[in-house]
Amino acid sequence: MGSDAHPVQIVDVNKDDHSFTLNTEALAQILLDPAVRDKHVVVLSVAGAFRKGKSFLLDFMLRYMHRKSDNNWLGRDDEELTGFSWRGGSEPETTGIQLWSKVFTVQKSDGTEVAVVLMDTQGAFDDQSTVKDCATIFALSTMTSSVQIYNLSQNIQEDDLQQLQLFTEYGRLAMDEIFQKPFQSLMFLVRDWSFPYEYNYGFKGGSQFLEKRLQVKEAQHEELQNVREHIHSCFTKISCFLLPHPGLKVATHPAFRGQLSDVAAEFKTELQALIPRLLHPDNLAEKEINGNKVTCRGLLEFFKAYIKIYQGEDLPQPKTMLMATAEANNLAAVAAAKDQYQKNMERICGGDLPYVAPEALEEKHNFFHGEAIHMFANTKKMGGQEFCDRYQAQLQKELDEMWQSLSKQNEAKNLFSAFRTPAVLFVLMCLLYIMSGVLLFVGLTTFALVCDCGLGLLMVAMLVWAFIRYSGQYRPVGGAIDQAAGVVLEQATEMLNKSRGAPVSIQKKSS
Ligand SMILES: Nc1nc2c(ncn2[C@@H]2O[C@H](COP(=O)(O)OP(=O)(O)OP(=O)(O)O)[C@@H](O)[C@H]2O)c(=O)[nH]1
Ligand SMILES: [Mg+2]
Repeated sequence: MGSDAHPVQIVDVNKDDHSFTLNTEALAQILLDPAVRDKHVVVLSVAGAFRKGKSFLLDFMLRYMHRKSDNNWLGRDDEELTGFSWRGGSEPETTGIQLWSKVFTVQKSDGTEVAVVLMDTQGAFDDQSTVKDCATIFALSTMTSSVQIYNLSQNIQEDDLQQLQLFTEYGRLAMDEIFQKPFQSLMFLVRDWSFPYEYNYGFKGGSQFLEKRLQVKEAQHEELQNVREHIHSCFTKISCFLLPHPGLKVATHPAFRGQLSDVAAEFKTELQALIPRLLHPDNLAEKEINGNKVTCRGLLEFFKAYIKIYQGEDLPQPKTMLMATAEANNLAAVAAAKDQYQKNMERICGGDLPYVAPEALEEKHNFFHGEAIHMFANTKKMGGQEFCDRYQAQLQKELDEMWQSLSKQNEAKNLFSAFRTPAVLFVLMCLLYIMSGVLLFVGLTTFALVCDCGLGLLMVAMLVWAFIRYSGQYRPVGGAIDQAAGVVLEQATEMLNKSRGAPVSIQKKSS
């Protein structure tokens, strides 16, 4: 095709670690060509499931771009179809994202010249790509193209719309500013359309068919409405083309090389309707980002920025429908079990209920903890045992944290613990007062004075403590006083126990 023009791999997908790399040099070589770099760019991309004739179609677009002036642009009957690499068979062919090395310049009717870039993409849903790979390819091509052709086979199915919703949402997520319509033009291209008696081939039948498919109706289930509203909200222009089957030779013959003699006449007729209209200068919409037209040079920068986002860790991972559903099921079951535990415990030790003996509370906790785990285990969930076990472990952890906080809350309700600090300070003050009296009585005035000073300090501490408790300010100082009182109490209990000969019991420090 053309002289030495060829497809250029600009985005590579690593099959092992499923990472993406941008071939910046190759992309720069295409987009920074002095003949086009400052022209507004039109990017036409074809995306969709693997093995559905995307590259094959692009090669006819290439033919048209090269031979527009020729009435017989479709080619000779025996001519091989070349360009983006395409082939028969069941194994995927195109990988990553490819651009045609030659950027075409086209003059619009108002005299402006635009640069036209053709983009081929890796087919989605092959056996080597994860959902994230497919979503990334689709999102990247949608974000960088001004016309995205969504290549479908035979019909527009609900799952096609759902995939489109997932992929475009993944694209929208990566864009900085979300404008009302983040993407430009979307064209549903339905291949092998077999019902021309219902909707005619071509754009007209396509738009009637699409209108019916994308209709949002009151009576529709919310799920169906959401998908449709999402798609409408993503693209400024949506169209559809119904293309007939190209004939059995094209679809099944291993030696078929694209000769038009083997292509069904209907298919050729419709290609002649589709391609010149799609590539008509006045239909070529320039790529716009944030409302501004982008030049080839600008597109290079957007490619670099977008790929960086997909290489980073910030975006959530798109998952298979089963994984996403299983995750939602399990999270809901964890939440329900936690809720039940919380409600049960609140009936025992809720905020406005009085202090409960720790042993009795722990017994209740053990019982309700068991109940919550039981409830989680008995809820029907998707994902398999191993998957659910991970969520059960998460539930255990979260219940333990709730228990810690509930038992602390209960502890705080203990009247003694609330008045522990002033009680300790008061007892110490009494002791110092008596000691000071005794010391004064026996004539040890200096020591009595030291006791008085200590007494004064304790009084200040008590006042400060009371002020902090009342005002809620300077809490670290209050904490320090509480801690000191705790230490004194601990030492005293220890000494008391020692003198009684009982085993040492460590008093819990209040935090
Ligand atoms: N049924 C049918 N087959 C087609 C059509 N167009 C092309 N083909 C055949 O489909 C096969 C795959 O064509 P490709 O262009 O390589 O398909 P692709 O979608 O680019 O495939 P990947 O790059 O693997 O995603 C070839 O054998 C084509 O002859 C079509 O409209 N209908
Ligand atoms: Mg291909």
